[in-house]
Amino acid sequence: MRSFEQWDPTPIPTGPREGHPLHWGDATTEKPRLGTVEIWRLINTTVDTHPIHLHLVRFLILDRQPFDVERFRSAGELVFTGPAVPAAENERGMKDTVRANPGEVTRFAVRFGRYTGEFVWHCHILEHEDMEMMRRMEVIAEDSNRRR
Ligand SMILES: [Cu+2]
Repeated sequence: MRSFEQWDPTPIPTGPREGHPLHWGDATTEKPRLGTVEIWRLINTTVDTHPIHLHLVRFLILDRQPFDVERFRSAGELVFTGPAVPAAENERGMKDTVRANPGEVTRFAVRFGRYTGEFVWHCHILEHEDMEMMRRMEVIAEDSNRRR
């Protein structure tokens, strides 16, 4: 059973991947440059909340915004259905895990400092990470020409 079929880890600015789920064995798609800040968004089309954990880094949770899940699934279009809600007070400060609620786009700002190389990011629910809700990211050197 795959409860995360529409799991779509997609950082800005690459846009939605039209509902195509990526698994552990797929090529690494997240290749942030060392020393840069990226805003990532987690587009949760599942019916579950997923606590998403990134290794190596800490980040600031920005906001969550509801969207039309069916439209995203059928047409790959991200259409919001309500306003963005800022992170709650108990979520402010540096985090290494963020709650991605169903039917919401969760945004966070993350700085990729200190180390290059491959690291993992995944759902912290054991059954989910065992079912491949886990991806690699590769932090690449500042002077590297390899970008996506
Ligand atoms: Cu999960």
